[in-house]
Amino acid sequence: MKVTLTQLFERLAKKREVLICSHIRPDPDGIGSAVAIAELLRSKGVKTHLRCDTPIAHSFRFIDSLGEFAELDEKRDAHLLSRIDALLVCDVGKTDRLPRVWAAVKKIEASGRPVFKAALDHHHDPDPDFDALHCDPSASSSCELVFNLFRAGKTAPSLNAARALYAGIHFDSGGFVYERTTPATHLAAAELLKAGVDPYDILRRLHWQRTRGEFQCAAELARGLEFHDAGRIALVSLDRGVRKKFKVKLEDLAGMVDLGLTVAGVDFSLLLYELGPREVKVSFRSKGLIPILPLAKKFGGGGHLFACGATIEQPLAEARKTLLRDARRELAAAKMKRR
Ligand SMILES: [Mn+2]
Repeated sequence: MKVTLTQLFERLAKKREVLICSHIRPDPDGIGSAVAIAELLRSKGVKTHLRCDTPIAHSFRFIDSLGEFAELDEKRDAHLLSRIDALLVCDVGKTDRLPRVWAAVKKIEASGRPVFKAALDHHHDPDPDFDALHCDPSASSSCELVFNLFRAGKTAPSLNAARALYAGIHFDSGGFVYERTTPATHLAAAELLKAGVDPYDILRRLHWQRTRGEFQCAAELARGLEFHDAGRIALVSLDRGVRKKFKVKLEDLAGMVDLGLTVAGVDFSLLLYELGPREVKVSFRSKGLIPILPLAKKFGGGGHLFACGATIEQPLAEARKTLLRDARRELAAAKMKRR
């Protein structure tokens, strides 16, 4: 059921113990919104637990400064799972983006104990599986939505929560420039600076602490960049060997797809990561002139208009071929529309 942001929060504030999570390989917006809303719920006397399907990338761990987030471990967390009466998923509205957490909650429900399931998100096309869903695709970030909750409740975020919110807004708005950045986004940032956030410190932590292995991986990626369709499509695929060679984890490659966008004339940048023999994760980015979401949707993916993802169940070479063919079609169709 769709609810307003305030309704979502009020319903959660009545719960006893809430499990809060984000999507797999959580990004700063997912981590930040979860950390900050957890603080807000605790201020109402609600007990909170933060868990995720996969570990947090090392560059993003600082956002969870209290070290609350852990990878869900169904055995170790059995006691916790036996107590929760609600689940809140942040920065995600598709249940297949939190397979383990979702399965754990479904198991509780199958045992006859209901769990109130809520989602706070800003991606397109959320699933209808939630008891309360607030999804606003016009919002810069989930963190901006959580900031609005603090403001509506006249609650000042702690410095920890303020940093988490700022990091999420900064990351998801591409440093306050992407298409959903509004005056309200900047005003939220201004309030967070007033609360003591040091923006340069956030930049250093978010973007300037790559390992040398990650940098080598980025260099390999740059070497492998191919240009198609008169230079309008930049594409690169990373097989499993490359990540192994440089000891880089998948969650630590966030943002590398942007490399292709830095080249003049490129409209779409596509990055394919081989996860398994028949499993390829694709990151889709557009320069903001032609939406790339329809392309991701063709592969069962989703996200935002100009930044999205999908998983293709094909061998890497085959996935690359299919993707390139459909990307060309998408660009041709966009060109037709513009005439
Ligand atoms: Mn987000």
